[in-house]
Amino acid sequence: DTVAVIGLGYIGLPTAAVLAQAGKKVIGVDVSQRTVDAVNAGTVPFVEEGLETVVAGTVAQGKLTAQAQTPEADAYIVSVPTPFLADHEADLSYIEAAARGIAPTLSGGELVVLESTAPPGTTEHMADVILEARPDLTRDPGLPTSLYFSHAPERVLPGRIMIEMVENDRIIGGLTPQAAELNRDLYASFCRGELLLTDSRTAEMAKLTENAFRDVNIAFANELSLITQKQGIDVWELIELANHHPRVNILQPGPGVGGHCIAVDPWFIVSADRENSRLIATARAVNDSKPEAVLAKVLARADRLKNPTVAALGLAFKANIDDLRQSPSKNIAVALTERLGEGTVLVVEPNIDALPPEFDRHDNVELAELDDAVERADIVLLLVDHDPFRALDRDKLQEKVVIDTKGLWR
Ligand code: SAJ
Repeated sequence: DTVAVIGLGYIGLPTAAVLAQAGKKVIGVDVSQRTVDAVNAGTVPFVEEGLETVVAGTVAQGKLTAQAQTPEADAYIVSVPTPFLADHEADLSYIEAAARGIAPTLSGGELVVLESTAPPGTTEHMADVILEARPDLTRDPGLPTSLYFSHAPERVLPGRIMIEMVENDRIIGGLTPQAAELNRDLYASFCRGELLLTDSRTAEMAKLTENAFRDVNIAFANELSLITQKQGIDVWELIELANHHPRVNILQPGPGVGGHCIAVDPWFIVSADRENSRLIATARAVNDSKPEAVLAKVLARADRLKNPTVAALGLAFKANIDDLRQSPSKNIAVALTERLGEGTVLVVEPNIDALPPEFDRHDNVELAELDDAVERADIVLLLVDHDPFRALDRDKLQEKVVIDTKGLWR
């Protein structure tokens, strides 16, 4: 049983690792030679708790290898990015490229699973791309020339991927019922959760729905944080109290919503049916407005100081990871360096070694250690609830202007 996993990112690599751990022969495929080399050396090019142990182990056993070319395999798992374009339409070019890479290796009987999150109809589109290149094969089941297409959206939470990959229930949407069954049999090798079979369109929409649900609920919390600011009410106390109601469960406000999922996926619903997605679109707008609100607050305080030094704590899109993709905290820190005028920004991000390129144009910013930054700062701006920030000795904040966007030091 050979499985090719196309795309060795935050989802593809853990998926390849757990499949190899379950005894499959897994070939990971990635366009980045750096990633291919890292995996073949048994290492992981990003931070994810527990992943490196499994990668190192399965590579050492010869169960997991990586390469740039798509190999022949019995099953293919496509796990490549689906960013959105300027108009919030999904960019399917990575999925299409993966499909074109798979097409020439097929001989009939293979399963092709799309894991990437994508708008309704994308699994069908992936099948079309492959079958256009291979008119000798068919999506109709039961023939020697049959291909089986399915969507198995991932639902793992960064930071807990190795646990959730195995434990979470999984939606499996086949283009045909036979495809869903083949997909189920493959995923049953590593997934202890329930495997829920449906059609591919419903599976695609289910994944988007889960993330839109979370986005809408975070937007509610963020909207409350803006309302309470004007009322002189502590939003975290408010939410804690309201959540004692047996049927109320409000999420937490913060500096905005980031990452490559919750800040992206709802747009795929909106772009599929703009007219009927009013609440989902508004939630996106509320969450996207939060960084500017935080920035305005910091700049208002900085205005009253001469050459202010601001310690910006955290760049990642959430706690205890090194992922800066679509991070509101990073965007706030970059905008701050641009708009602070004579001041200095001390960025503290324990999970990285160098500032990302967005800061390159500025000379009023440096990557600093936590204690040093807090000591030198006039304003301490907490942007991410990383553990080391939680553990900070509060006495060190006594003389400072503190802007705590996560309610960490309440
Ligand atoms: N956030 C808040 N307040 C909250 C919770 C989160 O402001 O109460 C912010 C976070 O700081 C972060 C963003 O929202 O910026 C997203 O973080 P997250 O932890 O909610 O979710 P992700 O993006 O790490 O992972 C989500 C998960 N989806 C759901 O919980 C419905 C995960 O299960 C999915 O697999 C993942 O998206 C994905 O890949 O789609």
